[in-house]
Amino acid sequence: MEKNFKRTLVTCALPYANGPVHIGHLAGVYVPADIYVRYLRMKGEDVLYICGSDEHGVPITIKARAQGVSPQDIVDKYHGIIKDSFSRLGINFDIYSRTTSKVHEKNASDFFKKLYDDDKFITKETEQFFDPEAKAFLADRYIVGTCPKCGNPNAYGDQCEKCGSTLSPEELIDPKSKLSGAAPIKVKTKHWYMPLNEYEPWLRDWILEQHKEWKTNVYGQCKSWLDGGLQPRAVSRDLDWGIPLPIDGAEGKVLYVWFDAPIGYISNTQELLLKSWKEWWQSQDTRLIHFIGKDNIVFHCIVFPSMLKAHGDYILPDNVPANEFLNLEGDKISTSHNWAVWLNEYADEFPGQEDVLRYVLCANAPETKDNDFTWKDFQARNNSELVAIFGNFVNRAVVLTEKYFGGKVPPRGALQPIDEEALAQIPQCRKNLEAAIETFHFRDALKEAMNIARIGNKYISDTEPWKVAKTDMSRCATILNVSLQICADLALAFEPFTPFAAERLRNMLCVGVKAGYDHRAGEGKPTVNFYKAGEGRALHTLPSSQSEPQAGSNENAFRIVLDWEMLGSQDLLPEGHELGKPELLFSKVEDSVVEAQIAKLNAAKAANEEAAKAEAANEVEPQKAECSFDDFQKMDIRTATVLAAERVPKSDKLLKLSIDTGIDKRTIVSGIAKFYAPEDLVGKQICILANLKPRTIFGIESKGMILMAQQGDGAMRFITPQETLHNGSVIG
Ligand code: B3M
Ligand code: ZN
Repeated sequence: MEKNFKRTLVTCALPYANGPVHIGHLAGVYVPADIYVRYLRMKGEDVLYICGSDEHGVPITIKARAQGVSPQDIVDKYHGIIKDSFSRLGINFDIYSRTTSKVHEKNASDFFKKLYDDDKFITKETEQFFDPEAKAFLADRYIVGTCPKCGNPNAYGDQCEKCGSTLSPEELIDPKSKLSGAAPIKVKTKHWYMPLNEYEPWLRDWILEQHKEWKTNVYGQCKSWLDGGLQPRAVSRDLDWGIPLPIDGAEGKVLYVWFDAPIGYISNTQELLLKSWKEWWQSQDTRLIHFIGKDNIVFHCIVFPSMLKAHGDYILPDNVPANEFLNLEGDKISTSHNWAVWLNEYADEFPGQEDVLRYVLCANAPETKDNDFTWKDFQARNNSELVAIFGNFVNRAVVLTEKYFGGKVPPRGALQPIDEEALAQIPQCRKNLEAAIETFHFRDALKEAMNIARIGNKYISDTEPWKVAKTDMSRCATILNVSLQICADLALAFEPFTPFAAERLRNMLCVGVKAGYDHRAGEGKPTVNFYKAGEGRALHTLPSSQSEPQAGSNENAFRIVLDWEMLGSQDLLPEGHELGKPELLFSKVEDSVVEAQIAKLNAAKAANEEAAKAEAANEVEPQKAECSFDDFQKMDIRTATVLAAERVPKSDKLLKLSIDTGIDKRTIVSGIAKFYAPEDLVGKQICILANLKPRTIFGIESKGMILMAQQGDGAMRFITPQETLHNGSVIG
């Protein structure tokens, strides 16, 4: 069902403001969205690009409590860091606002109120855990106790992080409130629910019938949710951080974070465009696209559309291109384990190489399945693709033009077949690139852009203008003219993917580019941006009614303005056009740089293992089942002394001990070689279970057992009486 839209509204998942953004977020959501937006803008389409911080939710309150600060302090800090790191990576939303804004509070409240007034909710009274000392209801995360599956004493009410089981607070053994340590009790509470079950038939038709074009991972997840049957979902919570329910009889209740957050897309649009926001959200001429990660699919494809449908005034998403997850060096990215490459740190440590990360994350994006980021791959893609192909080609073309033609585009004579072949391939690359981006296949699109560089690089290697220059200057001129046209193609083709390099390239070619509408200026002023040559990223903006820069308005900067439509046209740069200064487009990433990054990750891993060990050492096994006094009496436990000890050949665990039990001298084989060297034991008094049925271990008859105390992390120590006693003294 192809429809004609007048404008495209692109939203990116609102990152939680409880930590910086990492490469997983970037690869999954923001790099693809940014490519898409830049591309559509170059094509002249009107695009609005919306994002912001998601500042509510329980994890933010937990982090605040752990640090002894307020939730507002936490979100203020991370909102600033996240906003800054996006712009450092060239991701320039029209607005990056936040869900603690006044506009959003009002908008989300109004949204709820309308659904409430229109009777779109149902209410239910349920029993929820309550802390009788702190006098507060407890979110699942606020209840800790022992995991029934693995015995971890610090499992949360929703999940055990040790064994990964999903839990409910009811399943925890000995549950305690994180607020006061008190045992939670159950108290009745009332909540408002979206009856998603009522939307199921409509959702089935809208998604499964009308949006068969959605990516298979997205469509598949929706189908399995729908096939599993939808249940009513609570949209309120008993919490003191969030947007208060705007109705009577709901004191102490706030909107559930997943109810308010997606409404944030609308609020942020309102904040930017006070009057014209409705065109973007309430007109069938607008195409709405949500870029998200796979864990957000159900909220954007099922819950939020049901809310929009219930409200009635809004359009629905036309597509929800969700990516899968990115792993890091073979392991799942984890914020709590610091197993991540943080954007703010990358921007600090790789100034001038922002594009390399954008390039690698797109080339390796987890579009259809989870994928892995490694620093070695980062280095290889930079050195053997960006530097060796794209950068090398441009450098040769521009430097040779400077050398032989004083930096001016030389005249083009008659084209030979080799020239024609090279130039003829580019329109096909452009076509493939466009088709790929428009269907959200960004990896394939990037490959096509890179193919243009490959074509150029091969062309200049095959034609060898540096050799031709010795004998035939006019042929050399033609070769360099053709090469420079391909350079200009690259300045266009790479703008969506590597905007900083595209800018450097434009500066070298001394051209501007028509980069399309931009709404950052806010209300009433959609502007067309022309990125000028030679002046950094300064924008020359024009009211959209004025489609071309005025001649003479800005002399050289606009002598040539590239436009997407010129890509592949062969005549991007006229003869005699003066180029700017050659500079390197990309620089090599040295081994030492990636080694330092790997060492940084390994240090994080070592610190985690250390912390996990310390935690494990603290763990205590739950008490065993009851035994009777008679059971205990059956065990003959006594003091004894080690007379001799030696390793059991071929075993790294076992020691063979000769023991004086006071009754006799005997042999006991014990699995303590990891904890004691034989010489540590000789002469020591220990405790043994004397009447354990003899067993043959590694061919040695063992009569009895050495009593050992074992810690949670596996460490073992033998038990010694406080003062030396006669061997054979009975313990009981
Ligand atoms: N805050 C992002 C996440 O799950 C979540 C997205 C909200 S989009 C409305 O990491
Ligand atoms: Zn567990």
